[in-house]
Amino acid sequence: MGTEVNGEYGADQIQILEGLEAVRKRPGMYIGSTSVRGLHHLVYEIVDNSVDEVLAGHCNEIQVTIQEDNSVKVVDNGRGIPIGINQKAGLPAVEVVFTVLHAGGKFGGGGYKVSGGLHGVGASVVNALSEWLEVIIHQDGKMYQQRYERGNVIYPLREIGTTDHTGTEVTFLPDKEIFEETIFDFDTLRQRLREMAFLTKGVKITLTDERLDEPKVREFHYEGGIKEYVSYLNRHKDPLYEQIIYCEGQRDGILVEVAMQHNSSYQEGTYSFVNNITTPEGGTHLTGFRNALTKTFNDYAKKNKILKENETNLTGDDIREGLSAIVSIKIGEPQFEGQTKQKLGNSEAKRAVESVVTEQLTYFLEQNPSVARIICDKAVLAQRARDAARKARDLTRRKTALDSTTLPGKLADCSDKDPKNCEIYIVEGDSAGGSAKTARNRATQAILPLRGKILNVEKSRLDKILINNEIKAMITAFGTGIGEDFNIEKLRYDKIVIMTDADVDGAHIATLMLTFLYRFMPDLIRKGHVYLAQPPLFKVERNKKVYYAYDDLELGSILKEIGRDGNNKIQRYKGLGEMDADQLWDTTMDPEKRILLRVTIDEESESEIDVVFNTLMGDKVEPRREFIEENAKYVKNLDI
Ligand code: TTJ
Repeated sequence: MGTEVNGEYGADQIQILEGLEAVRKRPGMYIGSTSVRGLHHLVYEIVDNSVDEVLAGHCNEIQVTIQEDNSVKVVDNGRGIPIGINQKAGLPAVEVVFTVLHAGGKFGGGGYKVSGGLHGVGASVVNALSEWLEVIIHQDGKMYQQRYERGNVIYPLREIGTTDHTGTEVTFLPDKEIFEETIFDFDTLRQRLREMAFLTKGVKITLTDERLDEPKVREFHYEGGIKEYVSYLNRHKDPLYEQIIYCEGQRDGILVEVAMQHNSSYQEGTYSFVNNITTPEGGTHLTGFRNALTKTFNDYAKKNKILKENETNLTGDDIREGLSAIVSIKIGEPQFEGQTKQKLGNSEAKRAVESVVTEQLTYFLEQNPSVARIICDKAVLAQRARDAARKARDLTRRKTALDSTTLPGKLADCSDKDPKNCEIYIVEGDSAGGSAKTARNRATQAILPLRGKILNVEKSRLDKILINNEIKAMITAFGTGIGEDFNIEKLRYDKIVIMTDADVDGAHIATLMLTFLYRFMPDLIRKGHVYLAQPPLFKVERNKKVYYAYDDLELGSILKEIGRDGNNKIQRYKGLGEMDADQLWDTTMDPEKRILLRVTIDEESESEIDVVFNTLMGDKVEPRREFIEENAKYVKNLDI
């Protein structure tokens, strides 16, 4: 393949085009997938280049526009991609950027490139996967333009006019031959661009959606950078002190930035980034942060007699109870490890973060003794609660070690012993639990009825949580253990199905359960074992035939089909309890007919999920209601 425009584009060019052909053959290797996620990575890939220019100190504004035809335009006010001839390729540098694989940012300049994680594959990959891509460069008073189609040069770089500023403008249309989905989602882009703005202080990023009659515009601009990110994470919580603790420094060429603030909750929310890319599995930078935190607070507590010399040290967990933190580093050559290549491996990153945080946090605590005191007091309380929890846990451990059949009394277990075939329904209320026990397939379906609302784990310490009967019942029924003891191999059921009434109370109970699972057994959700049952809202009877509707819309279409007259008997279910066993089986439990929603966590935006759960579980009533109404967004349809 390849489109030769004129004689100047010879053998070199063909080789280049073959390079991009490899991208089109195996797009997943370069952008992870050709799903909607891969589609959005194209935008991040391009924006990363502008962020590099911000980090180099030559750019402070990036505009991203979703245009009417679903193409995306990214404009920055940087120096503009160089247009001079690149010696090695014999082509203008800009053409190399867009047509040579992995050429992104390799020409001089120095500084930190944010490229490096899952994306960071370069602008040429975006070009290869676009139906068309156009670049316009403003430089030295002139404008230059080039166009490509599916990676092929359509015309050589040409001068198209004059200009009074500098910058780069790239517009591309994702290729429908490559992507399963080519419609951009505003909220997905909004979330990631906001994160980029938090991580790159001072830059102004705007996102515009021109597909609507009235264009939608969002602007992200945080002079405080990750300090404002931490305020944002704590926005629905009660901070324990006003200041955001902030450390910034450079060691061995690694830029380190950390911001943190404690809140009155018991959960830790620390999010780490390498070159602006989230590292959900952490790595050396996170380890360095934790080491520094533990050491600095213990030193301070001992020195100031908050802990006596003979008392046991505070653990990292004690100190991080209720902590919201962002750890962000910029490193020249990040090494990613682990199965998903998401865990930072560079040992120098650990030293860099540890050193910067120890030094600056020690200074901060000395300058702010009242803040130091608040944090130490909270950690000491956490230590005591943890001791109590350990005792409670030791008790449950001993019990299970002695007697492996101590399953909860309320559990109606299934008879099949192969977990792969088994599922457990967690049912709200004893009466619905009774119907479910009658309705179920005894071989493969277990039923665990829970009484009333389960404990809100966001508002309780571990010692309280572990003595709660409903929670104990779930833990023993699942078999996996929790927290550091968690072992998915021991899971006794392939599917954990939460079945609650289809009303606001039911949604609240379901979220309490999801919160518990998310905090103590997140891998159950990550590995796709957690589901929400979907009981119907209406029953329609006509001439002895029965129809079920799961929402108002469906009710409407059923009535339209069978006719709207006096022969219809419509019942609105107020709760699971109103259904008899047969109805419950038919509508909600029969694997052949039921609808289950699988609960998922988007790893790329776990900091958002955290906020969502906290919003719901916290004390502020308004955001909670919003969450329940939007709840459906966090679960995906699963046709079973
Ligand atoms: C590199 O070093 C010399 C001066 O110019 C630097 C540069 O390339 N800056 C730059 C690239 N600013 N913006 C870009 C860029 C912007 C977009 C939207 C897309 C791409 C591929 C690059």
